[in-house]
Amino acid sequence: MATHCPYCALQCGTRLGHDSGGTVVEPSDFPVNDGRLCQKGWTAPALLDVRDRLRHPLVRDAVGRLVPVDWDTALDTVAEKLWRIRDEHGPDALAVFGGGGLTNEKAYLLGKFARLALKTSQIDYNGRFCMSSAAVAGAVAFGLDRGLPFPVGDLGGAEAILLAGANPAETMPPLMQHLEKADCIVVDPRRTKTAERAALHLQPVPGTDLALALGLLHIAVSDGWCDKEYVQERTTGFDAAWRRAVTWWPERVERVTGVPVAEQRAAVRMLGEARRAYVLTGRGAEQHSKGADTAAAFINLALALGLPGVAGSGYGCLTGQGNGQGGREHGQKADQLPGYRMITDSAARAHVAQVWGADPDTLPGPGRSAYELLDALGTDGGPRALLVFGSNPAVSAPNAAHVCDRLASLDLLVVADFVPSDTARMADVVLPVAQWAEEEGTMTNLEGRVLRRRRLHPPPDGVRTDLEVLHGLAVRLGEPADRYPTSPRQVFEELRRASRSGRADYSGISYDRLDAGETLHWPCPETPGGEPHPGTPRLFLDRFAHPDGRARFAEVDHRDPAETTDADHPLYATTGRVLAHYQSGAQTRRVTELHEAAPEPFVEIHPDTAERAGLREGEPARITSARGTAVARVRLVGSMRTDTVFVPFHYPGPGRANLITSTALDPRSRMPEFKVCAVRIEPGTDAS
Ligand SMILES: Nc1nc2c(c(=O)[nH]1)N[C@H]1C(S)=C(S)[C@@H](COP(=O)(O)OP(=O)(O)OC[C@H]3O[C@@H](n4cnc5c(=O)[nH]c(N)nc54)[C@H](O)[C@@H]3O)O[C@H]1N2
Ligand SMILES: Nc1nc2c(c(=O)[nH]1)N[C@H]1C(S)=C(S)[C@@H](COP(=O)(O)OP(=O)(O)OC[C@H]3O[C@@H](n4cnc5c(=O)[nH]c(N)nc54)[C@H](O)[C@@H]3O)O[C@H]1N2
Ligand code: SF4
Ligand SMILES: [Mo]
Repeated sequence: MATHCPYCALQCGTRLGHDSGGTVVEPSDFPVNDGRLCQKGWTAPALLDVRDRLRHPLVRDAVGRLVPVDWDTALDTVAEKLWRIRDEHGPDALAVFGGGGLTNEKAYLLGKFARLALKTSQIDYNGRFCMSSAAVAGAVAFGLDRGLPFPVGDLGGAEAILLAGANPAETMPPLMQHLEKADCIVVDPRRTKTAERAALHLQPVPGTDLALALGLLHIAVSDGWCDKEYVQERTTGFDAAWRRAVTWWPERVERVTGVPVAEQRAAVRMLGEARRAYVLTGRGAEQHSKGADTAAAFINLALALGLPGVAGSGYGCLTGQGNGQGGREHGQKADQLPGYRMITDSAARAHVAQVWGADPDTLPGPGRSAYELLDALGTDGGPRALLVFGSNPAVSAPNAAHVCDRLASLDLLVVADFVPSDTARMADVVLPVAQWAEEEGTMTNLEGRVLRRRRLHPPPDGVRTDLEVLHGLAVRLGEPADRYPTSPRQVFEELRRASRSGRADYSGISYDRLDAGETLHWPCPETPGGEPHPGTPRLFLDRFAHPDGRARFAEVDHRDPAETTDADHPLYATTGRVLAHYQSGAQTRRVTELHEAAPEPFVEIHPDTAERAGLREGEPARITSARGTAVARVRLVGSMRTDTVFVPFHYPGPGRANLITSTALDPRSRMPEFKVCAVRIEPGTDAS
């Protein structure tokens, strides 16, 4: 049976089946992965029957234990508490936290459930922690945000590719086959597997990409690589952007970033000389308190080189989660309604209210962003109940110890999951749900391509789907049953209508077309009476999505990270991923082969830095920031910068990287600064 991997945004094509040993997977020839999978994809069937799979709803009893109950009891308990809290504190005392791994149908119904059944403005999701900075920059520059505005396969024709803060050799291994022919320039403070394979590795101080991108633009213009005709015909705002970049001459950039002038020049020359080139950003450049400006600065560079909206060249952001793209289009974001519409736009409200059969005036306005929402839980005026679908913020949110305190202060925490995640274990009610190969749905991958997720077998007894859970809660909250269909196909039909004429227009896409094997990238509007729309694999070839058809240069300037090093905290810590684990690790830490590949938290550190701190290979270290201390085993890495340590964020408990991360937010995207904070490091195992 043809479906897709449950994990990342590449959404590798797979075929699932049964043999005597259980569920088996093999890669399909889907163009993104073309016969390959990474270790997580190969081992994904093990997820379906992990040892501690949730099989019954759980409710916390009088002495604080989570005990199994039947579904009616669980849903009645939740609904009664929601009624009570809303009566006492108003609808905004109820909050929802969604996820970029949810199918389009779930993300859509979750947003509708929050606005209509709970009547709350307080909904946001983990995608805020993921590609929100690039989304803001892309929307401002191009008038539309789709991570890759071209199919992944196009990268295969490039001569040069700049990867700023992305490590696809570990985070999307099958993508690497599309990068083989190009000269890659990797910007990463670490010498990653991706950097090892690159033609050029720029190794900046964490948090200085904005200066670097301004400097690369400076060189592109002063060394004559700027495509003046393109800038003239297809863009506006160059002069204002240049006013900033002109002050970032290469020597100044070297002083701030540590990247030698010769390497800066070499990078621009490689991009400039290439007939087809791409600039791509990942979380390393984006997860900063200036992430949106940084992404905008890389877009400026791409525009000056004349790349976006040109066949065979372009700018893109490598979206992360399985449905990171679709998850940001259908209304689980605090400021958003389906079809990538703004919740503050009265025409958008009228359209969506009409599809929902509701009065537009009753739809709430924008709510708090993900971290602000978590930070407000249980405070005066903040939410008192939280429903979590598809995220594990006890591990993955910044300043995690504080977030856990906030979660613990709630009157009601409800978590829907298929494993007892770290957040689920804190909950008052745990709702066991079906997972990828047990249900139908659609996902939208990093290239804006809408895909069918298919059901191989039914979920175990006692388990319901997320759509059934939302239905069950909504009717208990007094909503009409038919407003919350439990059939994914039916939800998708409604989603199509809600998205019609929006930026992310899915109205021409149907399960039937997808099941017939059609390749459909949004926008794909309905064409009543005419030939079906073929979808839009490549955006912006004729014009950008702004009314004047032109892309916008952004006027951005460099600034320091929210936190710089000092005598107490003399090193920078950055965080990220390893191949074997996915995100908070709730899923992959339960798969034996993946657990064995990367069993415990570690910190990468340069041998000289380690020696100065009295640390030896394999020994435990305490990494302390102004927020707290994480404990991880020392791994000496000779290619690290001596001023930087790296901690993966996949582990729970005292090894949580997010015990140290900063809560500084980007003012536009509200993205937390996951990628840089100031720390000291010393031997020891005490996490307090
Ligand atoms: N194995 C695995 N794969 C995954 C995931 C996973 O958890 N595990 N998650 C998926 C998701 S949701 C996402 S968002 C993607 C993320 O994919 P990536 O963006 O590739 O992942 P990260 O490891 O977070 O960050 C990339 C690199 O940024 C570097 N970096 C750190 N600080 C800076 C900085 O200041 N500047 C620059 N230029 N680089 C910096 C890190 O050293 C790291 O190598 O991966 C997806 N794929
Ligand atoms: N320090 C640091 N922190 C980071 C990052 C970083 O680079 N550094 N990266 C950030 C990024 S990019 C991301 S995307 C976040 C991700 O972090 P999280 O949001 O914690 O992501 P996951 O670990 O994938 O958690 C998903 C949870 O939902 C469950 N789940 C999966 N599918 C479904 C479903 O269909 N329905 C339901 N109900 N549950 C489901 C899984 O079992 C799991 O428990 O972490 C962010 N945190
Ligand atoms: S690269 Fe991503 S989608 Fe492909 S197999 Fe690995 S985790 Fe799955
Ligand atoms: Mo992500």
